[in-house]
Amino acid sequence: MTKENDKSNSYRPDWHPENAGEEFAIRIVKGVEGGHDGLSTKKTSVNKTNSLVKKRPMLNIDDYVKGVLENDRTLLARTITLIESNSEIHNKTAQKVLQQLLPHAGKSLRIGITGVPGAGKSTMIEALGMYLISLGYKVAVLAVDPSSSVTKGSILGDKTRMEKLSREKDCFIRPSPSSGTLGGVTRKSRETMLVCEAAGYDVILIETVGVGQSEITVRSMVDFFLLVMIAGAGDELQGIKKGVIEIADALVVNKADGDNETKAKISAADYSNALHYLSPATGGWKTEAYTCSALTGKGISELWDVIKKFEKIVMDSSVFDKRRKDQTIEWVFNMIEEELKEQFYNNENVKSQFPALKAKILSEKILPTSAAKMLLDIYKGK
Ligand SMILES: Nc1nc2c(ncn2[C@@H]2O[C@H](COP(=O)(O)OP(=O)(O)O)[C@@H](O)[C@H]2O)c(=O)[nH]1
Ligand SMILES: [Mg+2]
Repeated sequence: MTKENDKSNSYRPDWHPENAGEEFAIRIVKGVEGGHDGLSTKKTSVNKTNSLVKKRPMLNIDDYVKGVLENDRTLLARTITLIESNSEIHNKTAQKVLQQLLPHAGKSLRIGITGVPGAGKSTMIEALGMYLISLGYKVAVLAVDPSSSVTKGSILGDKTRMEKLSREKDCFIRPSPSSGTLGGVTRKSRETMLVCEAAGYDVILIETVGVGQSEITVRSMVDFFLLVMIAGAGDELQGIKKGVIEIADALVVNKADGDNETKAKISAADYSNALHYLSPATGGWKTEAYTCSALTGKGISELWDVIKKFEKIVMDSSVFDKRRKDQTIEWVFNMIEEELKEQFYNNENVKSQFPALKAKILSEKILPTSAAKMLLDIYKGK
């Protein structure tokens, strides 16, 4: 262990190889204490003496693959950490592991859940997850939340909101990767989902904050997309744009309990009316608005019935199959775009010449269009 490595202790995953540089550690999601990541409730972060590092041997590809296929939760968590790593060497290992796991993936029902912070997504996942486990399903919960390093709120929310669920042996919860990660959100989230499928989880619930780009990313990963709303707040207040409603397969007005129940029902009816004017997100399916209370559980089993009905309809038609195939192709292009972007912005020549060009653009000495072309030429080595 060098001094340099010690500096990044708090961000260093517990399985890092000896002699790994600092760049390896700081781009990894920081461990969440208390069993939130599907591990036991014992502390998982690395302590100052690095004693955990010594205890944990390096794993080879077969260890990861076998561990995931046997649904060994510790190894599942470590495989996901491997995937989330941005280090070149771990990427290579991760790809090899994935290659062996992919044939075992694809059999789950993938459900995306979006809505503004505070709408009750995590509480709903707790309620729905517990219900699904009672029906005999195995449930994995993932989060795609590129804004988490700014707000922190949703991760903390997940931790307390999903307390019962996180104790269930048939549930695996993985919080969102660090947004310090340069790009790669799409790739990592999808790969994490596939690994969970290979581990035998039947239903994957993916929580994302309904602001920005993340809901588009999640829509492109899931079979069913649920928008969680609350009554009383105007659409603008909820940050709900028409576009989000258009990509949802169901709207659910949450917190339909106590004094709020009537208001929620009226709100759901209003949304259902408005939905008549929009074309549905999924061919052959009618998007509607429902109510539920994630807190009392009322409406949760009905919500699941809606999802099962959807599943049957899209499976019987070619829609399910076609969407998954389209998503695979989209995934490939997303990966290419992310890789190209990363290469461009990390290009040494681009990085060194960008400040001067930027100054010229701002002082109007050069046109933005010319600057873009020049930067691309610099990147291409022209
Ligand atoms: N009354 C009521 N409160 C709820 C309900 N669902 C969630 N909440 C509360 O709303 C707050 C935000 O919930 P959370 O699940 O963290 O929202 P998220 O940010 O969308 O994940 C918490 O205080 C919850 O207890 C519900 O159905 N009824
Ligand atoms: Mg949440």
